Amino acid sequence: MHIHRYERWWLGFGVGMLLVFLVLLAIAAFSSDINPPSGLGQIDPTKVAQTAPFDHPGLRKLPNGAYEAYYVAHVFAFEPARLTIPVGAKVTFYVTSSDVVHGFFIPYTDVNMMAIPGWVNQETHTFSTPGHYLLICNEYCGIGHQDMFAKIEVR
Ligand SMILES: [Cu+2]
Repeated sequence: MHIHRYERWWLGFGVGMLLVFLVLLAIAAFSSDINPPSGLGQIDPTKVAQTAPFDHPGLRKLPNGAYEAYYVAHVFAFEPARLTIPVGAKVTFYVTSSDVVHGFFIPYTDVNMMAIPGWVNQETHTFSTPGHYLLICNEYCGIGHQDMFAKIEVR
């Protein structure tokens, strides 16, 4: 097969640029210690069910009146599946995954994060409007992804 000289140059330029960008990406990732968005560090994804506080997922009230909600995402559900939160509560959600990457999204709030195996992610939201909120997975995680949700009631 004959490839014209200019096409070879163009192909070489394209492949070369791809390699340059991959090398730059690797250098940036390793030298800057770039990790998934989380300030909370790591957890053994094979021992989520035995690691506190994810061994008892749910809502906890803090002495200052704020709340913490611990969630575990796994195919194809969230634990806890239902949560009741008082109106006006400031809730910090902590989420991790025990298997694959999942999404953690509560529509009409600013809670939208990834649940990554081995990492703990967090987001805080104040629920000032009572009602029923849906917590959905917005990262495709497998064949049952569309059924992956939990319910939050604010009252
Ligand atoms: Cu999913």
